[in-house]
Amino acid sequence: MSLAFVALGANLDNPVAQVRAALVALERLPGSRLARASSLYRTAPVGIRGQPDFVNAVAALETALAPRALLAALFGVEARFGRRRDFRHAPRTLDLDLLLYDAETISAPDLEVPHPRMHLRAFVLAPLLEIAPDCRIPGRGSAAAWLPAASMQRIEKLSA
Ligand code: PH2
Ligand code: MG
Ligand code: MG
Repeated sequence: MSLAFVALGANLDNPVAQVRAALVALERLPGSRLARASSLYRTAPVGIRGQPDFVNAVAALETALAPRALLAALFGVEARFGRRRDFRHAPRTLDLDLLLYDAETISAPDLEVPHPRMHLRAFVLAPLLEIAPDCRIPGRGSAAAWLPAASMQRIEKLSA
């Protein structure tokens, strides 16, 4: 079994409900077990303007799926949640990003692991560190060391 971390994000159609339901969908992925899930966070949009706040979370999955099989399964869940890809960074009912897969580094047109921007994003780092405080990002070092640089990004933990 491998350990994968997945980022969840939504900013349309009751994002809290979308992220909660997505965690259930991750639990049901073939050959996988939801090992940990972070709290939900309300976060300001990063890199895009004029969009609603996001709800973000991070999940840890123990999985027998290889990285690309896992990626395909994540796309399948996004599609079931009504994700449309109108334009890059369009508002979304659900975005599932593969952040980390064991300590692997994958650089291919269809898949980059670690996620190339994860270390710059408070909406990824804070929930990730909540469930994996000692997490290391291959090529970037300790995840915790990156959080201060992202401290200007507004992020608020939602009560359960
Ligand atoms: N996802 C993006 C771009 N910007 N900002 C926040 N707060 N949360 C996200 O999930 C997010 C974003 C691209 O997928
Ligand atoms: Mg994303
Ligand atoms: Mg994505």
